[in-house]
Amino acid sequence: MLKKKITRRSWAEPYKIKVVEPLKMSTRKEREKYAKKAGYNTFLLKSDEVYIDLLTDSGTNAMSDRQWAGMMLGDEAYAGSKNFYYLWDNIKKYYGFPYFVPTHQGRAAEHMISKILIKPGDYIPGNMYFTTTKLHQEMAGGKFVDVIIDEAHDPYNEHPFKGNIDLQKLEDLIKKVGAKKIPYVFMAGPVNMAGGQPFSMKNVRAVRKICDKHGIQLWFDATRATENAYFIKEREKGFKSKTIAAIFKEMCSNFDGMWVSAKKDLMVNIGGIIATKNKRVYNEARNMVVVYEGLHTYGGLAGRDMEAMARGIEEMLHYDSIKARIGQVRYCGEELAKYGIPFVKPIGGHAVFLDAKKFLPHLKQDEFPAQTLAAEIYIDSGVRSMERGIVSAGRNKETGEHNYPKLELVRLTFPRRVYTQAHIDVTVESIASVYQNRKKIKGLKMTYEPKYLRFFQARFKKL
Ligand code: PLI
Repeated sequence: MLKKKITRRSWAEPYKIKVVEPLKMSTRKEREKYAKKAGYNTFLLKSDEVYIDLLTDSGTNAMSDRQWAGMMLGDEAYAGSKNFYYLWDNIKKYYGFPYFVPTHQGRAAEHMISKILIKPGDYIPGNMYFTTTKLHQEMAGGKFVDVIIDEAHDPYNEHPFKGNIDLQKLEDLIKKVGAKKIPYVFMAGPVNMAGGQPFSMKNVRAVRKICDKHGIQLWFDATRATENAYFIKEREKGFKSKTIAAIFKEMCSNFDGMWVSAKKDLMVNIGGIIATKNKRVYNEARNMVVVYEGLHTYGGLAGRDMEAMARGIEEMLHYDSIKARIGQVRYCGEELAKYGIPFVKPIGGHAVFLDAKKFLPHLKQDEFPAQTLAAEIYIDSGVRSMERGIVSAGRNKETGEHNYPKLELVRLTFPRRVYTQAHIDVTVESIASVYQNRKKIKGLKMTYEPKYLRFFQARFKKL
């Protein structure tokens, strides 16, 4: 007889640790000093002032032994590196796009695609904004229009595909401004700023149809597309028995092209991708990349980086790998829920997004509740998170006023293959402790505001 009844069978990450990077601990007093020095902006902390770093999953992943071994095979020829051709082959094989231009990271790809496709006065509909994507669209003279379903702006709506485009909103925009003023529609999957929420295959097929009807291109921000494929397998009728790789390729087949920040799905530290079926766009990007990034066979990357990317593509589509990644994020959310801590539902693919409006209801939005909460969590335990609210949303280009997003969130983002369940427990307990003392927390005042992407470098002081 067992002393205790078996009530669960646990899952574990499909890897073991071979190399470790020691973490530095600090005291609360030291962190108060570090936070003040950093202007209460977690982006301005030094990384050795941080204990558990949940700022981002971008470029912070642990590469596998196979990826590290591949780094030694870097072919650093200026032109025609063999690593480039291996990467290109994998982009054709797994994403399904015939043409490829490498870039050093995602925003470089966004910059070039925006420059190539957008004319001043154009409108670009998409499923919610992303900071760098929107900025590049605006800098090219375009205006981003949010056509995501309304459910995405409600943190507690449990819609399984909150990343879906509202087809009526899209049709209405086309009718209002005319198809000629819309160079492309874009979909990110999952949607970062909505809480890591996916779109469904049914939705992307429907968007494709509308685009075809009006002769508009459809582009994909495929930065975390493996997670989108996982959610489709889990939640959408007809996909349960399909492999992640098959769903992934089918998803991509709906698009004219994509840009990717390889620093996420591909489990590397640097890299970006433009890939497309459109030969004209390819030729322009292939030419433009030599101006901004480097020759079209390296695009700002070392050969070894491209080798790690190529190998990362092969690893990212394993079911067990993506299941464990999403499983960690889910574990964090489920543990937070036990303390009654408010966060965006359903739990997203790459992060748990705390609802700072509900966490700190006594703060007005222009006292920066999410910025405040991220700073308080850091001071409590050294866990670094990121503001995703009014600071990230920036100002209205025409009026100069703050944009006031409905979602005022703090993102706890999980780098791939980096932290253990114990790190998550420490994080959850710290947030619970901040929650317990939340009524005493005061807001912030912005003291320095940079012109572009202000959340990265803005400074604050305590009210
Ligand atoms: O950080 P980049 O330049 O490699 O990629 C820009 C970028 C594009 N699209 C999406 C959906 C992103 O999430 C993204 C970058 N995200 C960051 C840095 C993040 O922390 O979420």
